[in-house]
Amino acid sequence: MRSANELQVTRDEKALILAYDHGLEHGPVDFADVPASADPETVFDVATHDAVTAFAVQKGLAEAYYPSYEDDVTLLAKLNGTSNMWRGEPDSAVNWSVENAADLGAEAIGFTLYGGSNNEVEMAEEFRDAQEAARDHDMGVVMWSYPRGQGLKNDTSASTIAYASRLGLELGADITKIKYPGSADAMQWACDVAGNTKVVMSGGSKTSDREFLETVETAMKAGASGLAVGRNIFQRENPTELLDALEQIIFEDKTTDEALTMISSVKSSADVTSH
Ligand code: FBP
Repeated sequence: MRSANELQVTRDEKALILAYDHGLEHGPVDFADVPASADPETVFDVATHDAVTAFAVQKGLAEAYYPSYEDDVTLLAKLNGTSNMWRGEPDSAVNWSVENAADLGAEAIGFTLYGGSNNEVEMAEEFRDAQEAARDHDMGVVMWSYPRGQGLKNDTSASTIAYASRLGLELGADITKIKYPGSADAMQWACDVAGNTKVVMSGGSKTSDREFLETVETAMKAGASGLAVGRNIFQRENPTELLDALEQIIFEDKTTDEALTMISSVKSSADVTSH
């Protein structure tokens, strides 16, 4: 396995991946609350924040927009993905080849595996091909490890999420993205069984600043190496502010209270300056 220092998508061995594949995975409904977020340029601009170690998008957005951002954004090529209109057993089309992603300048690939789906075997074989091609191109490998489908009763139980985390190690990911299993102990179990693989927490649907930051803080203390987040950033009117706070928690080991105090003091000094 590549050492964490060699991974271009980490900083100080930690990762804050901004995910923006929701136009494919969920559809434009995810942009309804903040209509500007439907414009990829808006979110590419957010991805230039110092805290963001990689920006995960599908091929279409990378082709159309990444050339204008290549100096300021680290590209993570999300190779597979499926629309929310698909009604079959969980599966994910491979929309992008590793070679093409490498040509576009991607530093890492991202790949979803739905363990427990009737399509798990084919998805694991597709992951193998992508993982080996990524190694040939010296690219990092991030697995979105999301157990779901007929084999699963509860896709966020402690044992399921620990299994999801372990699958990343077993199949050769550098970073495995898992859903938060609901408690510090369950998160710690998932991190403990991941070996050298880094575990990052998936953001999930939008919550309050405090609730979200506290969950991230708990995950970090339980052994996570960071976060891969979408809606909790781009569904906010001021995504930069939350990224400032996340930077404190993920890279500076600060608490939620410290991070929130920092944001509010920056805000009030900006208010004073503008008066
Ligand atoms: P969020 O933080 O918005 O959940 O984004 C992370 C992500 O993994 C995206 O990459 C993906 O589009 C979405 O979640 C998938 O969510 P779900 O599996 O719940 O449909």
